[in-house]
Amino acid sequence: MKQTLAIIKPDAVQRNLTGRILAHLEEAGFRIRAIRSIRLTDAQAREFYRVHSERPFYGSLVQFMTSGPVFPVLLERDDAIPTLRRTIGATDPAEAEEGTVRALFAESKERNSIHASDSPENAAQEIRFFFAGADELNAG
Ligand code: FUP
Repeated sequence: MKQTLAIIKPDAVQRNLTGRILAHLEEAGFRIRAIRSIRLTDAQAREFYRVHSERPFYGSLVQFMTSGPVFPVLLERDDAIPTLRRTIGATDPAEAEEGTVRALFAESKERNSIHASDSPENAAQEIRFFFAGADELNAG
């Protein structure tokens, strides 16, 4: 799998960290194949995080993810999915390895600056969710 999806989350966009985070991803060997800006609706955020719908943090997470614009990013490199997961670090920034995006920039477990797909199935689904029909997907 050469492609995966990241989302620069509202806390990072709001603090003007988008460029620094994208630079970090490029330095980790990722090519940015597509990017867009979107303010998620409540329905879109609920759908995106539906696997967590029974978890106690779901409502708060949906509220946070709709609180401002986000940047979904289609990324490409060898071993994209596990490499991006390592590059962003653990969900909780307090547990994230030094030098990872979340250790560097995240504020909390919820306001953790970046999302990354966690499996080939989810990557394919999440890429479709944000970039369905986009020409960038297969452009040389
Ligand atoms: P990750 O894959 O690292 O983003 O983390 P999870 O799939 O475990 O969690 C999904 C989202 O729920 C993350 F963006 C963070 C959020 N979350 C909370 O807000 N509180 C929690 O206690 C756990 C996760």
